[in-house]
Amino acid sequence: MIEPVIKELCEDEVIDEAFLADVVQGLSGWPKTLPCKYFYDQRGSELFEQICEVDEYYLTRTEMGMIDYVAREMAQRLPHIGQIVEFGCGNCEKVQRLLDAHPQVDGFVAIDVSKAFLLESVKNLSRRYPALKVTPVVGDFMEAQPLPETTAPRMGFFPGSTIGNLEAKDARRFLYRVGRTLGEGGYLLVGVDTLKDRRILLRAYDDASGVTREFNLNLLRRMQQELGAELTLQQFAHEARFNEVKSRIEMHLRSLCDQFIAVGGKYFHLSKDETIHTENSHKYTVERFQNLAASAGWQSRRVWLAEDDMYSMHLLQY
Ligand code: AVJ
Repeated sequence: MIEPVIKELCEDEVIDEAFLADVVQGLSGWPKTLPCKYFYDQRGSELFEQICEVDEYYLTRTEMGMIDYVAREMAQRLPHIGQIVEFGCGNCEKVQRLLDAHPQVDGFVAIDVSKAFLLESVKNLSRRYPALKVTPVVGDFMEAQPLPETTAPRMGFFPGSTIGNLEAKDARRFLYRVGRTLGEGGYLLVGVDTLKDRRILLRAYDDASGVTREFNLNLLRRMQQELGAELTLQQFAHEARFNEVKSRIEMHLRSLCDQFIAVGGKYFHLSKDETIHTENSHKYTVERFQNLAASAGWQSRRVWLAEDDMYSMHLLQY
């Protein structure tokens, strides 16, 4: 009886070296940064689901409100899609809307960094679509992932404005690579948050109920739990900023006092009010996104805009 318990304990103590290396690198630089992909452990993925429910965070709600329409229109124009590949699929809720409109699709490749969360999502999906060949891929969608063979055209799906997390050069690199992966003639449906009144943007990333704050601080909690980092959560504040020049919302963790974080055998000094930059969410006008896509070899086939131009969905072809 004791064996599995010991095994579990040991497994827990194995440090994720990649996470540690990224944290050390991010805290060694100036300004200090941490990669946003580490938000999404089990707790972080759940917190993100909660963010999607708060009033101020209009992105998910708006995209969900338009996706059935988009899916139906795409099914009319592209009845021959055979495989859907989703980059960062989370709970796989959105792709169901596409699958319902495209019953001919027989393969779905689900890529996500959060292993347990991904496997659970994929299990639920398979139960709902028993004939669908579902392939879960645990990994970073920024890295090339081999895809199962198919003869019908593929469609990439990148909803949620996740592309906004990437700086322009990384977004271009990502789009280019997706084009190569999906192949000539392949399609990509991307959800992109639009540039709008900064007060609306700022509120979406600093909600009154404090869920986004928890989500941001979860990164520090993960460092404590998984890397044995020594830090005091109460000495950090959540901050959302709008960077006008780069057309993006930035999330930061502001140090409330002069302090050190100890992690990986090193000490990192933070002055009072110094911040750790944890996330970028770029906001695009339709034209600026089309230009970005074109620079990576994609042609714009169709753009859908939500009411008041609150959100956009772009259909691209490689
Ligand atoms: C899921 C990455 C698109 O940037 O809007 C939500 C994540 N961060 N609130 C975004 C997020 C803060 C979200 N993405």
